Amino acid sequence: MANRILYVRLPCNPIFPIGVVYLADHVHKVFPTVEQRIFDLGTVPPLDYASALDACIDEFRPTLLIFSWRDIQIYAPVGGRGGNPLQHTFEFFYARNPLVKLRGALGLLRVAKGYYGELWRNLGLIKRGMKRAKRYNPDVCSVVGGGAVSVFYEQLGKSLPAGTIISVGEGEALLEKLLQGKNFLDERCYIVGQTKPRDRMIHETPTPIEKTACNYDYIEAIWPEFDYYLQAQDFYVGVQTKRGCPHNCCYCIYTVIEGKQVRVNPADEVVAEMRQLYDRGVRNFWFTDAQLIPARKYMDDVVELLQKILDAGMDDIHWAAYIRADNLTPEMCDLMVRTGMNYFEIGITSGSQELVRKMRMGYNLRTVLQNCQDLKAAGFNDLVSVNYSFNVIDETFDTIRQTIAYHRELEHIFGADKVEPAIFFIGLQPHTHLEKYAFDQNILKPGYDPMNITPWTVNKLLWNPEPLGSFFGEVCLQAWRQNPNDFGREVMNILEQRLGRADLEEALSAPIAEPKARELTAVS
Ligand code: B12
Ligand code: SF4
Repeated sequence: MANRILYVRLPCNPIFPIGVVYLADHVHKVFPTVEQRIFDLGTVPPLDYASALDACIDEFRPTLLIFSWRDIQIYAPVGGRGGNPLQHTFEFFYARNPLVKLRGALGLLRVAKGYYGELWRNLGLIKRGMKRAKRYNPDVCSVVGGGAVSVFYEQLGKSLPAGTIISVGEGEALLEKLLQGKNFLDERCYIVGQTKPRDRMIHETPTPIEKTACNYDYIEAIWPEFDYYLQAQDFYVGVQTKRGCPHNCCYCIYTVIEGKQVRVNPADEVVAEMRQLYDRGVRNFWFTDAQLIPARKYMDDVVELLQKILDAGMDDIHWAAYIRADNLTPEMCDLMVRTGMNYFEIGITSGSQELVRKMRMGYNLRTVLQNCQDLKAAGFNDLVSVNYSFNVIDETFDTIRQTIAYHRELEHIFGADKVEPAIFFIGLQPHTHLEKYAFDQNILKPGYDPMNITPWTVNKLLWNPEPLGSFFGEVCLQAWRQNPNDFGREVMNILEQRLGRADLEEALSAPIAEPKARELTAVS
């Protein structure tokens, strides 16, 4: 049995490495004698990655290497690591001015360099770590997992050394079986060069585990750099309160990675975990659930959790989360405000009920508005980020006008300065309904490489199809020209100037199914 486990969190923006923390905690609870160490490259300057990894391996001499890889995709509406990838892409594809087009091309080159550079660097670090660890233990075994691996597990197998175990989704059960010397291949994983990922493996139900409060005394003891995340006062430390999302939104892979079965962690355990962080000075928490309140039946669990946070005396904290805002009651809103919620993201995607239904998102925009009013009435006076992804399916000028009407209503409720429109274009991900739709519409061919970011692939993966693609391209370019620091609001203003605004009532009512809607519904 492996008895010295090194967790290497691959380089990442400083986001608390909650994944490896939970894995190490779980392994410790099941195998208290196993020696473990957490090494987080997120806290190391880039020039030192290789030498710091070498030094850690030389000192710890692991028999099992766990590599955790958080993110690969870089498309975001904000400045990314190689500048603003969305802006460069749009300049390249949609700018009329040749100089702007050229600037876009150069920007894209920089983005591609950054993207492939990070990819190869991380693959190189994994190989380097394995080679180094073999000096001390020739039988050392390596497992690679984490958010990025869950999305791109099929592609990554082509670049990792034979014998590497590639894992999808949560890793607790796999590690448990591996350490017990049991057959682990029934978990969502495969071994490079030996087994192939099963067809639709990511859709298999994760093995449920009972989650108890993470033991931070232990984590502190095996993670010398833990303090790094405690020093910044405004840092949000991750706490997971449940796993799984029962919904079916057409572009989303969370519901597949975590599974549709929602598994709620006992409120007492979540509070006990937060309390340990609180006692170490943490005041900002991010509930890392795919959705904090995934459906009506989980409302009571959230009320219980928030009440217990208050009962525990943690009355000076702040917290943030992804919240669908369709399952709130005035009582819950009151608790949310009293427990310190100071930021939330609602991914409504569109302000048109008709499109929300076509994208299979399963909520009622009227209810969302009502719940937002309740939140405001309860005293919520902080920032809401509203994620809009234009042009996903069947967008028209009418549905854009409806989205504007809806957005203005949210501004009316919370105050225009409090509602931040985050304008995304969906980055098409494998194993989603939207991918299947793209196959059916001959936009993509099965076997395409979702990790390829050559312009002709990006053009399809960064979902902005014609006939409205060029229109949105032009609007976004105008927004970056006019007001790059307030891009989202500028896009909304330009759209309203050009197209006008629908009646709110029109946005909130959806006519009954049309043929196009059925095309996507038939995809599952
Ligand atoms: C919450 C969240 C956020 C929050 C994080 C808040 C915080 N302070 O923690 C916010 C909103 C800030 C955020 C931002 C981003 N996110 Co995010 N986020 C998530 C989400 C929903 C949950 C992540 C999480 O913490 N889960 C809870 C922990 C416990 O799980 P975990 O870390 O995944 O670890 C488990 C497993 O992965 C596994 N595991 C982990 N490592 C290993 C290693 C081995 C060997 C094994 C066996 C298992 C294993 O076991 C762990 C325990 O069960 C996921 C989607 C999802 N449902 O997973 C996306 C996700 C991680 N994000 C993603 C991305 C891309 C981003 C952004 C880069 C988006 C952007 N373009 O701006 C940004 C920026 C992040 C950065 N590095 O700068 C992607 C990453 C994959 C990819 N596409 O490249 C994901 C997977 C979403 C997606 N489908 O695309 N995110
Ligand atoms: S509700 Fe959110 S997490 Fe769940 S499937 Fe939809 S987009 Fe994904």
